[in-house]
Amino acid sequence: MTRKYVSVVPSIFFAALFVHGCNQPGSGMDAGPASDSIAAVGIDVGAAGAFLLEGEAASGSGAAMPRSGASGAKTRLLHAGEEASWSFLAMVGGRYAVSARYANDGGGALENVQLTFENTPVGGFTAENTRASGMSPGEGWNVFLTVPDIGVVDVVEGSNTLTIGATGGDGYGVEIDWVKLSLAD
Ligand SMILES: [Ca+2]
Ligand SMILES: [Ca+2]
Repeated sequence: MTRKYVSVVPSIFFAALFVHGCNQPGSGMDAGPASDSIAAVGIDVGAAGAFLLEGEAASGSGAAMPRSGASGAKTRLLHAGEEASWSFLAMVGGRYAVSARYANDGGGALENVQLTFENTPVGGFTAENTRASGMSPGEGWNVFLTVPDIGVVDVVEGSNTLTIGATGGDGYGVEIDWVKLSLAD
């Protein structure tokens, strides 16, 4: 994955990030280089200035789906009416811009995706069809679009919770690869 972030803050700033729900067996926390093992539970500490919240690491509704083109090779499938959330700890507060990466196979009605931070709406987007012309049904689940600048959140020192949900659409849902919080300028 290409690093798009400039290291403008000390790495210690992000050293204590932690996602709840990483206690499942075999999560890899005890194997390999520290950065790899932490990334396996949903935090990319290599991208200074960002929290990478993998869809598959969220808690709540929806299933983890294997997708070779996804970050972490998995997504989280959310059907209309389903919500999933991430709770994470930050050592220091700050303002972060929110972006997301998703797939949505099929050209029917399009899902709307909404994000809330500590029960306050952040913003959302319409999940466009990612099945390109000529693809077979289903192939669009492995084609991803990134939505920048969904909104901003003020991360606080201590515990923070971000929630994502889907409404509407074609009945087949939308798959969330990740949501990223990038330190705002
Ligand atoms: Ca859909
Ligand atoms: Ca992912």
